[in-house]
Amino acid sequence: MISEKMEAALNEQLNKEFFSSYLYLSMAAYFENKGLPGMANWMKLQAEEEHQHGTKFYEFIIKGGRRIKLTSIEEPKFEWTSAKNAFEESLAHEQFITKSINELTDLAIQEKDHATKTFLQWFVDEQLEEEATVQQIVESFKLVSDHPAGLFMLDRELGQRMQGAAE
Ligand code: OFO
Repeated sequence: MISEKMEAALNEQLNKEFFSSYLYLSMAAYFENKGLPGMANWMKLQAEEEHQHGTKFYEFIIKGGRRIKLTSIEEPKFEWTSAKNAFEESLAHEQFITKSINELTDLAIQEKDHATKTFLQWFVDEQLEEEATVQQIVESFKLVSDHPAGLFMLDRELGQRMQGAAE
């Protein structure tokens, strides 16, 4: 059985995943308003993926014989200075989540909780992917600079993202 301490930490991570979903949905709405439907599509799918991450924690906590404690989800930001700025903040957010997953893994190791450690391994790998994907998008923004044609192309490219694909 998962310890009480681990239960609290997993519930906290569940909240962070749902906050991530909320944050990316807010970014999607920002892009819709800026006339960038491809980026909006990319962020909407990202928001759905984060919702699935939260649900994975939900299932695991239940399976571990513990209770779900849903807490308030912080209000996400509403405005960014540019599309590039939104993706830079997405990268910073993913780095924060990676740190959080690593700390959870440290706790599982400390508690000799092998089941939780194995469960978290999927998230360790996922964070590596997510950071790399967003980093690559941020690099593309640097190449495009502020050229409208480049931004248009990048928007079209990000609009190609399909459900379940990270790019
Ligand atoms: Fe859940 O991976 Fe992003 O935050």
